[in-house]
Amino acid sequence: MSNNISFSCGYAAIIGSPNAGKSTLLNRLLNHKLSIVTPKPQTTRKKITGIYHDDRCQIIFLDTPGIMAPMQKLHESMLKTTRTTLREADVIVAMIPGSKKAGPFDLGFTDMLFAKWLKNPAKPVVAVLNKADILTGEEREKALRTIRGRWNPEKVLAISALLGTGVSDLVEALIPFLPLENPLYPEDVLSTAPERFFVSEIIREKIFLQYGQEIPYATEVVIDEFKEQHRSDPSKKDMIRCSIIVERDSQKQILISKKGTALKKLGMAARKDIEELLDRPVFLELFVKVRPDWRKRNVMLKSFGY
Ligand SMILES: Nc1nc2c(ncn2[C@@H]2O[C@H](COP(=O)(O)OP(=O)(O)OP(=O)(O)O)[C@@H](O)[C@H]2O)c(=O)[nH]1
Ligand SMILES: [Mg+2]
Repeated sequence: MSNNISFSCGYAAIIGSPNAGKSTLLNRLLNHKLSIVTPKPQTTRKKITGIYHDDRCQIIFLDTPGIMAPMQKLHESMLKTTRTTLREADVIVAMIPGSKKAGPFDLGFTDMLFAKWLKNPAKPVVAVLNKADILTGEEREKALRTIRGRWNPEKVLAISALLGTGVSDLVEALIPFLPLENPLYPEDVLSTAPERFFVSEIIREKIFLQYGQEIPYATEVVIDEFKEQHRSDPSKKDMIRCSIIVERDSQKQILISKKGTALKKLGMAARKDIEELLDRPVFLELFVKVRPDWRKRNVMLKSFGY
């Protein structure tokens, strides 16, 4: 593969509004569930690196937190991640979600995305209209025309990250903007982040899916201990101990619930996915801890990797 003269390699940042489908696209490209996906906005909080490989190219995709108006320090840190990721990229995938509610897509947000974030971009921009599966052909064409006419990106295409429609066309569209002639990573490498990061993300995803209102947003997950016991003795399960951080005692009570059934349910759902990811059985222990106002406190945020 690396001897192929026409091989291309480079970095592509996926940016867009919260809930646009950025993480769904990353997973679809990799054919692997790497980045967590939920119906709630602001699911992704950190940069997720996913490496796409085929015979002609290697694309290091960078999934980013959705762009929003920051309400607190955590948001500012998430936006900073998106901003620095843009600097790393050779090409930018600007994702615009198709929507029935706001017409073919949210023009207000798209305007902001292009005006503020992609103003005089130093990098080529490929605009992607996602969720094309929920639009009629007419709506899709109208949205594509508007994006093309108004913001003039290098390329514009409609995809469905959920169904996979148009995703190979997107790869094709990105290849001309990849600067390197050799792959940076071996073919079996899917990400640069360690297993424990993805374990904490799976737990966060289950929290987003299981709890309502402010709970998912007030929660952070920290891996306290990851004992890879299977390495020394394959008959032994790995031991993973995690802290679930919340802001208030009342949130802790909701997370655990009266007889601990909610936390147990959470643990079971998370363990199932963790075992699938690691391809081996694990013990998972969850503890809930209160850290008042962690989303507003620099020291706390820093200790959680923000
Ligand atoms: N119908 C449809 N739904 C989609 C598509 N892509 C994503 N979704 C759904 O949109 C929701 C948000 O998807 P995510 O991939 O988490 O979105 P995101 O842009 O990563 O969101 P944040 O991490 O919050 O910024 C999920 O419920 C997805 O299933 C698509 O192509 N079609
Ligand atoms: Mg996401």
